Amino acid sequence: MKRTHTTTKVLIGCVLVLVWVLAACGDNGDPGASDNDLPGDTGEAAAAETEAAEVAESEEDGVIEINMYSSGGAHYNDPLGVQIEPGTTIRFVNRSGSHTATAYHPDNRRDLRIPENAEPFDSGVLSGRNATYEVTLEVEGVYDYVCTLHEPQGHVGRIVVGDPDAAPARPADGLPGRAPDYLVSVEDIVEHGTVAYDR
Ligand SMILES: [Cu+2]
Repeated sequence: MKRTHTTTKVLIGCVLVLVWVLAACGDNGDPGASDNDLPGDTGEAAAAETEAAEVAESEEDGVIEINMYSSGGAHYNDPLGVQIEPGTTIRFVNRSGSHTATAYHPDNRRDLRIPENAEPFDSGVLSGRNATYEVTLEVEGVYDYVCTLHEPQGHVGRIVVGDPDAAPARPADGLPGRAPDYLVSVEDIVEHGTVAYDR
């Protein structure tokens, strides 16, 4: 029995160290995301510093981050819409809850809402805090994507790659529930470059 007890203690110790290491390494996003952290997080200031440093780094390497949240009963991306140059990498970051980033494409059991010759993407379910999924978009046009866990609640997003006229947005009225409400207009995205979540 004593041996088992010691093994358990060692195991718990290992898990704690692992959790600490993951917490230290896993933060790589938008400093605004810390607004959504629960108050009283230990080491919050240190984590914020690390996040700020890593945001600068991600801006340097040209990767665009889209954060995914569950908060106050809403499931959403921030930003809701971005315009990028062809060949840019998008990094989806799971900030809270569980989500997917899934291109509207028949391979993903959805109607086609990305350019016809573009590769479909699907992150699968991202559950861990700060879990990431990256995709590089090469083909110009409008890409709509969905979180397959929260489509009727409006968890969708839009990315314009280069010239939107190369593959224009498709009518959204056939999408379920509130999904059409959260596909921001191509005009807004092109005008502002980024459209934040603000509802
Ligand atoms: Cu979701």
